Amino acid sequence: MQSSMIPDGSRLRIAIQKSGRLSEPSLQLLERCGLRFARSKDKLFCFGENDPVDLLLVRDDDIPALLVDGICELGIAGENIAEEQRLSRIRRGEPAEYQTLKRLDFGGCRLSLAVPEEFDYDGPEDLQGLRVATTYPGLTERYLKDHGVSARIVRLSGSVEIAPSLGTADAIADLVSTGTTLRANHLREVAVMLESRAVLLQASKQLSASQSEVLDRLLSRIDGVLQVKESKYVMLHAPRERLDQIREILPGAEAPTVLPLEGQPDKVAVHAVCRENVFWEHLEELKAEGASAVLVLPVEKMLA
Ligand code: PRT
Ligand code: ZN
Repeated sequence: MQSSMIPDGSRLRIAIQKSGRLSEPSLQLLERCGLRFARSKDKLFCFGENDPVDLLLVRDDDIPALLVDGICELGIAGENIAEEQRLSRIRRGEPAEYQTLKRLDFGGCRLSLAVPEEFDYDGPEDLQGLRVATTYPGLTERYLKDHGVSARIVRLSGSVEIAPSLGTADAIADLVSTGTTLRANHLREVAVMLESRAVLLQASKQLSASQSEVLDRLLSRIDGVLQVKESKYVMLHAPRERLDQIREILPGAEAPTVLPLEGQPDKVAVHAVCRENVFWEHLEELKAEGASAVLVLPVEKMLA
């Protein structure tokens, strides 16, 4: 083990996926928080150069264990992984000491039940006594149990979607995003068992005072990054007497700044941070209320 991987009580270690769907967005999020890493793609460890936050690049499935075993304080993984492993750990009587700190805005997918197109499916009870193939036995079993169904779970480690055509299962439970894979395999999505996103996970063990400080700072930057993505800075000129109507239209604006306009007593300048998407429709409504010189600018950083 490299010396830099030994916990030293002042730095935070975050486990992220090494290569896969969550790798780029996880790294991007942390970089947008101002973290910089000395990294080489093939290495397991990235040293935080300007903040005491280091990265471990691993398989997403290994992230819960790294948290439970105290190797990392934080991790970014899909809720599908976090929840499945929580269930299987509890089932085996092993500790599952990690929790979700924050839901993130990437890695969205759903864990769904799917059946062959010709399967006449009316509800989960139609799976009674049948075989359901999945790499998520814990979540699948829980869903079936919650619906009073007893089916046989066929545990697979991959290529779940071909199980029905191979004749090894009657239905599947698998991750879906666009649905293309299901369609290509003549399967039909019939129920969503879990809506999943990437989450920031934290190990339950106590942080040192300096680690807590680093974490608080990181969390407030993550909030800033997540908010900034939708936020826009809107500037416009408005007739003073239409101010209330204009405030109403600005999406997600808290208290806009209202400034006098030199030589135009019946007009004001309005500056507002809109925390929701600003669409063309909003601009047209603003114009209809007499707004002019409307500018919509991206927000680069925000600290609440
Ligand atoms: O090597 P490692 O174990 O780290 O990678 P992996 O192969 O297990 O994971 P990876 O990179 O495929 O996915 C990482 C995480 O991304 C998952 O745990 C989910 O949280 C999330 N995610 C989001 C997805 C999908 N969308 C997704 N569509 N994970 C997998 N899929 C697969 C799905 O299993 C199916 O085979 O994509 C196929 C379906 O896609 P559509 O678009 O055809 O519906
Ligand atoms: Zn994986």
